[in-house]
Amino acid sequence: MGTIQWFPGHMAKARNQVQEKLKLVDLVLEVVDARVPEASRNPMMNEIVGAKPRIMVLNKKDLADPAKTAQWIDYYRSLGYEAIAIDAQHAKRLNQIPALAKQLMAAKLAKQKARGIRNPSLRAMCIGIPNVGKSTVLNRLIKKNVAVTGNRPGVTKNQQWLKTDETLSLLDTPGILWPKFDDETIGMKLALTGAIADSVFQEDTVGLYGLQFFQQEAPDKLRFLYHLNADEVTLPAHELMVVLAGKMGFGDNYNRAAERIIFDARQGKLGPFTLEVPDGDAE
Ligand SMILES: Nc1nc2c(ncn2[C@@H]2O[C@H](COP(=O)(O)OP(=O)(O)O)[C@@H](O)[C@H]2O)c(=O)[nH]1
Ligand SMILES: [Mg+2]
Repeated sequence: MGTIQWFPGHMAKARNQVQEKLKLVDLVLEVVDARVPEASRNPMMNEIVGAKPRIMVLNKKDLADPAKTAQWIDYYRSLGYEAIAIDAQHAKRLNQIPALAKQLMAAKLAKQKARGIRNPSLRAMCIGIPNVGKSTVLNRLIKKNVAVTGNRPGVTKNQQWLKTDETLSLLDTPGILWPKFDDETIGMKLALTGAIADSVFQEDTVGLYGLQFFQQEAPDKLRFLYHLNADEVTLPAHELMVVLAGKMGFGDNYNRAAERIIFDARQGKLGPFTLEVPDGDAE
């Protein structure tokens, strides 16, 4: 998890690799974490993908707030992308992706048919930052592990294509890009959801960030899970953290309480949650 160190040289290399692969595909599946749809996007994604048709795949739907997921879907559609929320882990709604791809690429498919191609085809690749679930999506989408060989000269050499159905093939390896870890709030969101290595942030800071979020958004969940009364749950977050450390049996070990909150949030023990809503100027 999150072990890739992104130095400028690695970013340039990752970008080049993705851009090479992009030449081979008709459309892109941009995989993001539905709990942090913007924070889990690569900062240069739009520039890198360009005008290539795109399906925003909001993965880990099972962990996210359904109402906010619906807002994000509307938001991405308003920007001209297709968008779908899925739970790749439990193979929920994945079969809608090939259908959506065909819908999005209807004009291209029609053109192929008009040229007399009996079985028109589409090629796509998954792109996203680490840990959003790219590999899980890929593996769950594939019906046949058969390479649809790269018979175009040059570029397609060594690329494997995997069939999701008769029409849609996927590049065998996803494109991996870096997260926006230079922004502190974004870093916090990614740390709380487990998208970046715990070592990047102090767990007490991340835990406090999470605690504040749940105090605002889901105080009842906090009360229930940690047996808090109405007065305790409205304490300033750092004071509540001290109370929690005591209740959890960690004495005055604030860090262990913070760690536990992070763990519980990631496990979904505080309910499904989404840390951000579309604000209209995200792009
Ligand atoms: N709860 C949940 N977990 C998921 C889902 N998709 C992937 N995961 C988990 O997220 C982690 C990262 O997934 P992986 O496919 O390796 O991400 P990648 O780095 O983008 O290829 C793994 O532990 C997966 O089991 C999902 O839809 N729901
Ligand atoms: Mg992977």
